[in-house]
Amino acid sequence: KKLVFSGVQPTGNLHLGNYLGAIRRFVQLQDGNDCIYCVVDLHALTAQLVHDDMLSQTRSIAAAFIASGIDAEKHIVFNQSAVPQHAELAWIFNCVARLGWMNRMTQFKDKAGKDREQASLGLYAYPSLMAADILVYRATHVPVGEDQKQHLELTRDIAMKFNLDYASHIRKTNYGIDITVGDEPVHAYFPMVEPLIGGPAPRVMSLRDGTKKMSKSDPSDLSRINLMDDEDAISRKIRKAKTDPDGLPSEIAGLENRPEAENLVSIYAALADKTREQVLAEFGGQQFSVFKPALIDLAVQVLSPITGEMRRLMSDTSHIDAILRNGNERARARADVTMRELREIIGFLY
Ligand code: AQP
Repeated sequence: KKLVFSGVQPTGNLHLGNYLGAIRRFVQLQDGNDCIYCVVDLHALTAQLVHDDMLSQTRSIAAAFIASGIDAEKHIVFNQSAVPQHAELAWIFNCVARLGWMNRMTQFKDKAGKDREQASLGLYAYPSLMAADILVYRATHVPVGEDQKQHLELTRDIAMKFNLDYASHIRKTNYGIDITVGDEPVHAYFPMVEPLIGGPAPRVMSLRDGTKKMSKSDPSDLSRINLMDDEDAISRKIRKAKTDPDGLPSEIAGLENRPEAENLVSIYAALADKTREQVLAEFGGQQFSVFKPALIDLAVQVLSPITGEMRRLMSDTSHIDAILRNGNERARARADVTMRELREIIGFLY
């Protein structure tokens, strides 16, 4: 049984990239595992301090989780700021992480832009809070899109350094676990998390530019399919999606250097639960004038029940609020166990 953790920021409309890279995989992982899914509202402050719609965005992400099929009774759905242990552990991890590690984070470089002096300290420390989100539950598996891979490597570095630096303290308690790192057995407190990055679309690209990731912050709404888009919007955006003049190849090699074509094929494969090879076996040799309508039908078929359910859930927020309240209590109880153990390991008087 895996202990699965992941989170989504309440910053703008969820899009197909968030769905295929993350939420859909959250749903698939529920069977047989213990899953904790979080609306990471503290992270939302890192790039922009004031959000007029933080409350509604938080509810909307939770609604997207539920509408996509996450069972909030069997698993935990909650929002990060309601569990203060995340921020508490993040402080400890700020003291574990090294500046040299943080300086390598490409997401910080991308999001800080040219005027780095004006970026918040929170944006810089983002990966340390993310490590805390995961490790405050001692989670072992984290489903994310490919853009988060580097942050998960940092999470492993932080866990490893803590385990080694506090090894003698951990041994004096009963809280340690035996793990293997490479082939080496290590008596540790934190597990080494495994990123779960996969499927045919781990990185969904913009519909306007196949070399850029589909993103909430892209100024062009035509660049992404939002989870709340209706049939007309989905159809318009896919019809207008950038393509090249050639038809679809029959083999994967034929997608090389054709980022837009590759992106649409990957999206189709992910939505249809097929491999890209299977999609090309079906559509190879066809023009986009044939492929795009098929993609529109498929996207509408998969997304419209989720959109409908999200709208229904958002029309009366009491249900979502009750789910979050319940999730927050359960998450707090679990995070509290970790923090009590850690205080003992570190030697904090409590
Ligand atoms: N384009 C994408 N393809 C696949 N997975 C993606 N994810 C995001 N974009 C893609 C995955 O969605 C999860 C939640 O992301 P997030 O809300 O925490 O933050 P983000 O990665 O910053 O999302 P955006 O849309 O890209 O926002 P901005 O525009 O602010 O940068 C994560 O698992 C992420 O990997």
